Amino acid sequence: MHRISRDAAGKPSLIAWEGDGNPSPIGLDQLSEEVQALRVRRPSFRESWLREGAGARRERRGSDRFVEVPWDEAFELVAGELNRVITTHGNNSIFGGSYGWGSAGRFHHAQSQIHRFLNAIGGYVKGRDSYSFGAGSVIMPHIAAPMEELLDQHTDWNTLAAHNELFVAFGGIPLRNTQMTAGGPSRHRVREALDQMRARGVRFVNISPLKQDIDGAAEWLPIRPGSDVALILALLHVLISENLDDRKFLSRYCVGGEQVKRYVLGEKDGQSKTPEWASAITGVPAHRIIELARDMGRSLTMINASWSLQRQSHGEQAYWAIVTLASHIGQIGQPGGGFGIGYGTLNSVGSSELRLSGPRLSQGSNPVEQFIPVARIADALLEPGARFDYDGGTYEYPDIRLVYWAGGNPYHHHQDLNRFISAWRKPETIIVHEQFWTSSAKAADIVLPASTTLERNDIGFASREGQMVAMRKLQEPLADAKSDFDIFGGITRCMGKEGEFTEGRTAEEWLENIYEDFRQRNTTLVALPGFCEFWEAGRLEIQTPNKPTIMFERFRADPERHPLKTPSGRIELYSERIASFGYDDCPGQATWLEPLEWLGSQKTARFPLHLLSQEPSRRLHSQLDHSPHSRSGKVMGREPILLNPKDAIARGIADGDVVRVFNDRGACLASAQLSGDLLDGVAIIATGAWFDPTDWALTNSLEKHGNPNVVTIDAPASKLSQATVAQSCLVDVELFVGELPAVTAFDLPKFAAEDTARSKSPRV
Ligand SMILES: Nc1nc2c(c(=O)[nH]1)N[C@H]1C(S)=C(S)[C@@H](COP(=O)(O)OP(=O)(O)OC[C@H]3O[C@@H](n4cnc5c(=O)[nH]c(N)nc54)[C@H](O)[C@@H]3O)O[C@H]1N2
Ligand SMILES: Nc1nc2c(c(=O)[nH]1)N[C@H]1C(S)=C(S)[C@@H](COP(=O)(O)OP(=O)(O)OC[C@H]3O[C@@H](n4cnc5c(=O)[nH]c(N)nc54)[C@H](O)[C@@H]3O)O[C@H]1N2
Ligand SMILES: [Mo]
Repeated sequence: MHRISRDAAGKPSLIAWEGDGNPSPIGLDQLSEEVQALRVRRPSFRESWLREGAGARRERRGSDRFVEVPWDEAFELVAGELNRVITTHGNNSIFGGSYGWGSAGRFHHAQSQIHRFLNAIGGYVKGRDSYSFGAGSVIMPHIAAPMEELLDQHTDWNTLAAHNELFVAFGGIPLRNTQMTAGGPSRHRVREALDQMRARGVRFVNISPLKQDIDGAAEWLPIRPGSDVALILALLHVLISENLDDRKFLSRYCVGGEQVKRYVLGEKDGQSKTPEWASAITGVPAHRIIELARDMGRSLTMINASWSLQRQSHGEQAYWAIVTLASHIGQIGQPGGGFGIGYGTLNSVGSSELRLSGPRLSQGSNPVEQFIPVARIADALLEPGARFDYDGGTYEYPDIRLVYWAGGNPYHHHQDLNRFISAWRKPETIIVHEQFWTSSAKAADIVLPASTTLERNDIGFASREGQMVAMRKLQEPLADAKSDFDIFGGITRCMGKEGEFTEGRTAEEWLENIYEDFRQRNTTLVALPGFCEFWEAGRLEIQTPNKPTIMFERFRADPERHPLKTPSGRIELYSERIASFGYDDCPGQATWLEPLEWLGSQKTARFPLHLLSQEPSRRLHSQLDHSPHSRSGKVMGREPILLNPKDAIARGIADGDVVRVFNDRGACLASAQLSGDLLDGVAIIATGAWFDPTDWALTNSLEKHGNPNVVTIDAPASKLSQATVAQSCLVDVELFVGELPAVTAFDLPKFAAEDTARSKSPRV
């Protein structure tokens, strides 16, 4: 969280808030020239769309010129196009899933604004689940509890420091990721929490291809990506065969223990899941698997999995296996043990601050029932009418004619971007609200300029962060930028729906309204002052009752009175319901299923390196990639690719060389960075380098900046969740020879002179 400071001449700059002992530098250079230079300044229309009509020359998306148009005309054009599409094709031809993070601030939260707007005009096709934990959010309610409920009740760090002895972290606890919380973190607590645990003698084991996934002292067990389920099955094999499993816990709190045992011992498929079996799959030596299992069976053990473990082919199985393992150890519901599925993903996970549902703008209700699993956007656009499985049901993809996005960047977040370019050509019209000329903005038909958090008043709040902040506007919006609220207000006015959208309130009146609503909803939990007093104070501490949080504490104390919401009320190590779906890619219990791509697959003959694309340390996804802080992490302007020296030397690659990263789906350039702290055979490119194809007109051109999503697979984790599998990806890397193409990701698009465009335009 930042604060505004002014120099003697009154010039503002952003500094970290003093109350934070470990502040994040991301975001402090939002006022820099580099950032401001890429602002969208005026409503901008793709020239061919404006001159020739909706749907014209869609292959020019990304390279066409833009024409800037005054707001009154822009509102009319957008309203007219929405009316056309709704009248001709119905509201279920509008995709408003509009996935993404957007800025901090509860009122100007772009996702709430766009969904409220689309509901006000009759509804839209939504996207379900998330890229973050799509597989987890579909499987966890079947076996334990909904993902959000679990994340909210992670045993807090203080309790862990007091009780935990052994912390086994699959995917580590990377501090770089705990810079964030959706809504905005306040005090960055995780570094201190880990220090405190170490001071109390807690042992950390980092099971990950990357040593730095735990900063500071930890044992490192390098593992092949995507193979964790095999390792966990072998740990279970040791626990079961050495009688270290807690049978009482299994019979009182779980269903399916017998099925697990039969599978682990090889009675179901003839393959005993021994440490030797797992060692061949995972690369972890058998003796270390045996030692770890014994340590886990004899210590107060917390088992944690990062979200990356399920952002994979068959990602559901990893989470099911984690819960199965923790159930066999039998410490779920106790203060020092159990499982976590998110320590080290966000600052808020493991917080002991109060859980409160924050101020929010109602989104209204959506009369359109059709949805898509969020990561299936390209399938939906490419194959309207095709049927898909999802969580036990069968559904049909809608026929999308118009895509509306605010607060997300699909050319950042989606997989197999070359395929996505083809999908993006299907809709007749694409409307984007953006602050910056990102790749998604450049590839839209209509780009409406959004103001930034520094240009509007808002309320900063995130559950379990212990604070509420009056985010006071620093300056007027740049050029013609407007808040998403004012943009939607203008469009609804032209459509005769303004009342439905604004309910007659201004943005400032809404702030007070959502604050007072929040205050009243939570009076029993916390005493808060009236809105004016809050706004005057600038920052409220939301007092913590200092009560430890222990996941599943009540369930453990009395499972009959406090059953889980699963069909049996218990932890389901075997799920009759999932088994009844009959999915070959998601059977009824945690099962080792080979990922589509991994180091054990035959495809390694052509593409021998496993590429991981983790969260970036210097930005939030693609946000502020153009900032000096993010750019200083690049090498010669390109995103680094981390390689083990063995893999680099074998390919004649030295530190700092520009390399071509490729597979059958595409290729990108990146700068080699060598590190022995990465398992050989694995490569890493952080996500978020702005997509920068050599030629937008092609669907296989070289990406110049280091965006890993040109090579990732766009396939579902399984029929159960249809979630993204960004982490299951094989590539090869070679030294780039030839003339290096310049990075153009941070160039503005081309603009047509306004008069020429308009004089020829039949529409204006
Ligand atoms: N290969 C690979 N791909 C991944 C992942 C991975 O691990 N590997 N991770 C996935 C995950 S977990 C996620 S969550 C996604 C993230 O994907 P996104 O959430 O789409 O990424 P962001 O870069 O945060 O995009 C937010 C956009 O909103 C804009 N914005 C910010 N504030 C406002 C506002 O107030 N109004 C408007 N109109 N716009 C605003 C920003 O400028 C930015 O372009 O990426 C996914 N993609
Ligand atoms: N600074 C910063 N922080 C962020 C974000 C950001 O953009 N920037 N994004 C936020 C968001 S939206 C999300 S969803 C979370 C994501 O949180 P996560 O999904 O947990 O984060 P990742 O960085 O993708 O993965 C963590 C680590 O898992 C390891 N790993 C990858 N695959 C495997 C595997 O198969 N097995 C094992 N054992 N380890 C593996 C990688 O080495 C990686 O460093 O992060 C949040 N935090
Ligand atoms: Mo995410």
